[in-house]
Amino acid sequence: MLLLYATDHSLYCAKTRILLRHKGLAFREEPPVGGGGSDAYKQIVPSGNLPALVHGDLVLSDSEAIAEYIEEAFPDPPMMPVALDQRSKARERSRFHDTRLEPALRALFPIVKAGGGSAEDIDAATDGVTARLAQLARMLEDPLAPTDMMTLGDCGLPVTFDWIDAICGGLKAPIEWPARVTEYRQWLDTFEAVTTELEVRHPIMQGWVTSHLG
Ligand SMILES: N[C@@H](CCC(=O)N[C@@H](CS)C(=O)NCC(=O)O)C(=O)O
Repeated sequence: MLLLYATDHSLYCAKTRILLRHKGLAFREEPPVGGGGSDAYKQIVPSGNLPALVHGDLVLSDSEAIAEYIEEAFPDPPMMPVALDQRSKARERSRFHDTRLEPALRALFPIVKAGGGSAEDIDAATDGVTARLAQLARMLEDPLAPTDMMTLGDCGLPVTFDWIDAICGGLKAPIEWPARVTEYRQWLDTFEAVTTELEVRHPIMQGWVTSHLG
């Protein structure tokens, strides 16, 4: 059986759980041995990254590397389009999530951990998220963007969207969601792998935000 090293709060771990569930794969989940960043965990996973997957002799970290491995090792149901240009667009969406939208969200975490921040700091951070959501809306309008099947490129987004709502709600700094992104989000929520993850993750996110912001 597949083993997933993961933690409750990590959205990259949530991304990988959505992938594994959508593939219908059984997996066992464990927290990192000795805690995140521990030497004991790095003995198993040299990068110390979460998530990490163990499949037989293979120990693999990084959610993108894991996703591509799973797609190749377990091709059914497919989570990449057939057409080359659409496949490239699925990868683009995934990288956009990991390297653009998620870092914009991550900029809000220190503000929450500090129990709040100045109006300027909050505005700057939420403007960053809003700008990325507007870019995502335009990317979704691209006729080559895959929108008729859940792909590897979609798995990271649902939990990131939920984190944005939880944090911006807690900071009382509402985000303007582009209509196209809202529609995309609603479509993602029709997949059981997504709803199962959100049901578990939502109270954890909300609890973390409330523990800092009240
Ligand atoms: N690009 C990585 C990012 C994952 C990531 O940032 N994971 C965090 C937890 S959310 C982590 O492993 N932090 C500990 C570390 O980097 O040593 C991926 O997609 O897996």
